Amino acid sequence: MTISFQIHSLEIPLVRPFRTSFGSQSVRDVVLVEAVSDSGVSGWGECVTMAWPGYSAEYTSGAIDVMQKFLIPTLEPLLETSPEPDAVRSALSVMQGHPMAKSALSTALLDLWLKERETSLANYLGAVKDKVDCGVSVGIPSSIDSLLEEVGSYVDQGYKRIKLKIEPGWDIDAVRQVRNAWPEMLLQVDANQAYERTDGAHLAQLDQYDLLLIEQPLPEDDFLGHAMISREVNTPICLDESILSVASAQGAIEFGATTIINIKPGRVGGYLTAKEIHDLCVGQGIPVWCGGMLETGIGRAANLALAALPGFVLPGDTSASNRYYAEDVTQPFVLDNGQLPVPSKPGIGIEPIPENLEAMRTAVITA
Ligand code: NPQ
Ligand code: MG
Repeated sequence: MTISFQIHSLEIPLVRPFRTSFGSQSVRDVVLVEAVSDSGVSGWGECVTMAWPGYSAEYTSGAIDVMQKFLIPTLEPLLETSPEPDAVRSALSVMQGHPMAKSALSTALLDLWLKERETSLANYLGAVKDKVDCGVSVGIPSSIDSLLEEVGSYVDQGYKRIKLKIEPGWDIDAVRQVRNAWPEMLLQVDANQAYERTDGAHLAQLDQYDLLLIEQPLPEDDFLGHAMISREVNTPICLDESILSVASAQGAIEFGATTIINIKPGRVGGYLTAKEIHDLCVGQGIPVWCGGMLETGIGRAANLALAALPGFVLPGDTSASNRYYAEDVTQPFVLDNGQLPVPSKPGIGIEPIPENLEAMRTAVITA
């Protein structure tokens, strides 16, 4: 076998705790997958799981386990040479679920494959921009005053769109106050599945604040519920957690459950499927934007390549490194006029800084 894997576990403190409807984090546990060829070239992919299954069923130690026990052994016959991206995806498809673990492995192999071809991920995917507009996601704070202060600092930094995390008890008033302070700002909200089918009339109170969208109000599997809410609320509904594949995207659109889609490569098993969902949405007139999972520079770099495709017409959660981390594992991504540059070097176009990787690492496994 000529390609082997190193699974690096890191812990990086967040600049401020990030609270959502499913819990709070003050440290990001990060898994970076390194695909090492015997010619000494490495490809990198980030696994975007959280420590516990709050956002989706996947979680970090489970992802490492499934990679080691099942996904890497499944790929082994392909690893004599750098495998074609589509062969990697179809080999992994014999195992159900675990899209974040699959995405990390397949992105590491894709990075390696693209480096051998001296092609950037952006170029490979069909990017049409060299900079992308960036938004920022604002956690649920302890008070309205700290919300306004945090939003104000992002506005001052130049972010082009603000997303507020909401939950029952922290929604209408928070949005009203932010909207009053910034009447023109592009503004949207994300509930991370915290509401119920009967909350349509309540959520319709958000209609008066001119939001771009309401993201994932109901549980992941509830397409009918989202279609019902869509009929009661004028603000567009945008699905995140529910979109796991091209088929689920197509179903959600056909059922009237969503009119805008948040694309996250980790949630759909990798960049090939992310691009296919983008292509489907472009064909159906559905706007898309690139979500975020508190990625380090490794995941962020690849997301910027995706966000440069033509259907990404809304600013994404592709924030600068300093939104989350005082120090990133890579050279930091720095906001410039509300935009980040799309990496142009071969592959994902960035690598960990060795000293940072070592300082942040809590464990490394050879698999
Ligand atoms: C979302 N992300 O769009 C998510 C969910 C999310 C940027 O709002 C640790 C790791 C904490 C991943 C909290 C944003 C997280 C996380 C929220 C992802 O739904
Ligand atoms: Mg979301």
